[in-house]
Parts: sequence; structure tokens; C-alpha cells
Amino acid sequence: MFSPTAWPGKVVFSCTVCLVVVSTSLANDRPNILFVVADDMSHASIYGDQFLHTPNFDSIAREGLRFNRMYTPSSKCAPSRAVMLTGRNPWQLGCMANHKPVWRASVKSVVEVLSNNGYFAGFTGKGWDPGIHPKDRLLTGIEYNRLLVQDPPTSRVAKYDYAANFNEFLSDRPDDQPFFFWYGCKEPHRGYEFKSGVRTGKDLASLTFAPKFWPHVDVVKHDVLDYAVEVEYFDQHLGQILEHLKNAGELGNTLIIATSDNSMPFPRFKGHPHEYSTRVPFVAKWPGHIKKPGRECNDFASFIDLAPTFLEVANIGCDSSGMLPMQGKSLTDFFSDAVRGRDHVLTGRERNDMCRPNGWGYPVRCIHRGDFVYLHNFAPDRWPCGTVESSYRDTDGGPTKTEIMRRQRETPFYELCFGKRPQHELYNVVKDPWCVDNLASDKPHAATLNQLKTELFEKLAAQNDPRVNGNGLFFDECRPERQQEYAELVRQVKMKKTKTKK
Ligand SMILES: [Ca+2]
Repeated sequence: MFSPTAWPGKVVFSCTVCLVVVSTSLANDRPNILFVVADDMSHASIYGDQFLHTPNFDSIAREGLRFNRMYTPSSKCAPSRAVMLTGRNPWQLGCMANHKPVWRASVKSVVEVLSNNGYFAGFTGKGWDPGIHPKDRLLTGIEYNRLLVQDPPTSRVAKYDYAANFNEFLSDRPDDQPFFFWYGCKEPHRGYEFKSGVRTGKDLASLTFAPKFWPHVDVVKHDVLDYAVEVEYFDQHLGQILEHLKNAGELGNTLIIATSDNSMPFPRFKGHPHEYSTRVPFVAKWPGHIKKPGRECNDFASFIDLAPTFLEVANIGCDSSGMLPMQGKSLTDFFSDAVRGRDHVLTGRERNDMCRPNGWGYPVRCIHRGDFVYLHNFAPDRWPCGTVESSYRDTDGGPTKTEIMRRQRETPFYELCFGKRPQHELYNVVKDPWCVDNLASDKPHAATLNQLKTELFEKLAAQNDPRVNGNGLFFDECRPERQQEYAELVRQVKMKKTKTKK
């Protein structure tokens, strides 16, 4: 019998607790780590996105590496960040596969391990969130959020002065310790100041970014440009942080990794498992340790690879880390241009927001291999974005969502963004990057579908995923005390609708 209190795979794995004692000289030889994570960002100008400018993010790629196939195994804040911190897939993390979970006390984060092994660790902005933190633990290091911005560019960006807080962290760092710093920018998470894009000089008419599942109308274009303003704000603070690093004389001895936890907070992006939703911008720089800097990497990689990377560069063995065994593999083979066998990744989702009866999530698992992605929807009778009574809560509210819900109901956009999905989805992501042409019932693709499905299920079974081992309800039944939130959400949606009508 599967017990919700047991770890999936606990009997298979074991990782001995044995902390490494680090001498001062070794500590001094080890690099600092600057980990940069935007919140809900899908774009950077280094990838050819013309409607925004991220010169600082791009400079990391130009002097280091640009990853073209880096995926988060879950396109939602809390599970994605839990993966970064543990090196395990969401379905290997018990209830932490869900959004807003309780962090299990028995799980060590990689930042805690770095702190225990001589690193001075801190964060600004958002660390691991949203969720319930274990008592007296620093999952992403010491919080540096004291200093606030005086003159924010829009009314909706967070109040933290990320760069100034990083500088304060640097001044607090003892001389003999390497550091780990987590720049957890809260942008470009919603909400946005409507029309701030145009107000700050962006041009509506020249916007060409137009996913096939949204109407290309002014309100949507404004929403995209408002998002772009927040992406650029993230990048401006990154620039200041890199400047502080340089002034501290540490730029040459710092591994910098910059990415985003999940995709943009728009319909059919954030929270969903499609290609463009789980593939994230990702760049890395480490002077003297990256062969042929300026390269693009086309092999597959995943956020499960982050924690093993941090441990390896910090010279800490997995077995001695006290962490649960990791599924990921250090990214140093990318750094040395010696990648072998990185030919696929697995992604998926469980429960994001509480927007279906009985605490149900929307379970999906996917395999990305070659030009294809196969998505297996385990419960096609459920609503992918939540019920209509919940106002499709699994899609963050904003002008694009409102436009499609209110004025585009009779169009394919509505169905593509909020409708139910078949059990099998297969897309050629090269020919169909927006994943709107489902090839699952296409006879010439039957063999591809079967091969990918078989491989996906074999790999998930080997990882002890409860969803394929007959215990899928485990994820739906996590945090039963939250079930009442659904009824409350439905009540609020109803009230709002009545008010709007009046
Ligand atoms: Ca996020």
C-alpha cells in the first residue's frame, strides 16, 4: 500500500548523511554562485525576441552559454523552485509537486547544504514560495529584503531594491567564505500597470509577438508590452547586481546562472505543460571554466540539473550532502562542451491552484524528445484551467484572459485557452511551436506516439511516480484542509459576476 507519509521511491534510494568538513583554503578555491531567477518570464532579447531588451541577461550568454532546450519540470512557482532546490522531479517530491505545499521537514535544500559547507548564502525578492516553510530553516539562505526602491518605474513592481540588497549581502559576507546568492526577482509576475508599456515608449503597432491561441487585438498587445516593461525592470536590476559584483572584484570567480521559474502569466502559458510553457530562457557564465564562451547549447536539460551543478562546483559530494538522491545531472558537461546522451526531458504538472471540486489537480506528464513532445493527460474529464465556476483560476487574471473570456467566447481562442483536452497530445515543436496541431490521431505519427508514451511511462515508473503506479489520487488529496477554498472561490466568482451585472 502506498502511504502519503512515505516518500515515493524512499525504499529505492538512500543518501547517507555525512557533512563535508571544508578547510579554509578549499573554501577560498571554490567559486561564488549567483543564481538569478525571474518570476514568470518567457523572453529575453538574446533569443531574438524583439519586443523587449535584456542587455544584461544577454551579456551572460555572450560571455558564457545560451541554453535553447532548458525546461522546468513544472511551469508553476512553488513546484518549479522545489525542483531547483532538490534536483528531483516534482513527482518525486510528494505533495511538493503541488502549488502552495508544505515543505517536508525531511527534505534538505541545496542552499542549506551549501550553507553547511562553508558558503555564505542569501537571497533577495522571492525564494521558495508560495508554500509553508519548515520552522527555523533558511531554504534559500538569509533574507535580504530590507532596502526598498524610491522611484519605481510603474505602480505594480515590487518594492524591493534587489541590487541594493545584494550589495548589503556582499558587505555582510565574511572575507574567507565563498557566497551563494539567489536574486529572486518578483517581476514579471502579475499584476501590471495597464498601458505602462506604451506610457514608457513602447510601440503597439510594431508588436509582432502573437501566439496562435490569442487574438491579436490592442488590449492583448498592451498586456504583452506591460509584461515587457517588467522583464526589462528585472534586467535592469540584474545589470546593477553584475556591476556590484564587478566592483567587489568577484566577477572572475563567480558562476552566474540566470533563468525564470516558469513561463509568462498569460493564457495557455504559465501552469501548462506545452513546449513553450516549460522551456525557459537560461544562460550561464563562469570565466575560465566555460569552453568556447558564446556558444548556444541545443541538448536537453532540466531544472533537476541545477542542484547537482551547485554541489559539484562547490566540491560537495551528493552522498555526503544529506540530500535525497537527485535525478538530475550536473551541467558541467555543457560548460566543457562534452555533452553526451542528453536527448530528452520529462515535464508535467499536478495541482496548481485550488480550482476544481474535491481538491483535484490536472495531472499531466510529458516527454520532449527530438522534434516532438508527447503529453499524457491523465484526467481528460477535468478542466485544465479549473472549472468555469472558478473562472478558470489556473490561468492568472489579466487583460488577455479577460478579453478571451468575455469577447472571444465563440472563437477557437476560448477553446484553446480554457477547453478540455484529449488524453493524448503530440506536437512537432519545430513545425508547430505553438502546439495547436495535435498529431495524436494522425496515422503516420502513431509509431512516434507509441514509442514516446512507452518511454515516458517506463521512465516515470522507474522514478516511482505515484501517478503511474496507481496512486495518483495521492497528489489530489494533499492538504485536505484546503478543499474548502474551492467553494469559497466559486462563491466569490458568483458575487463578482452579480456585481458586474448590476
Ligand atoms: Ca513564477
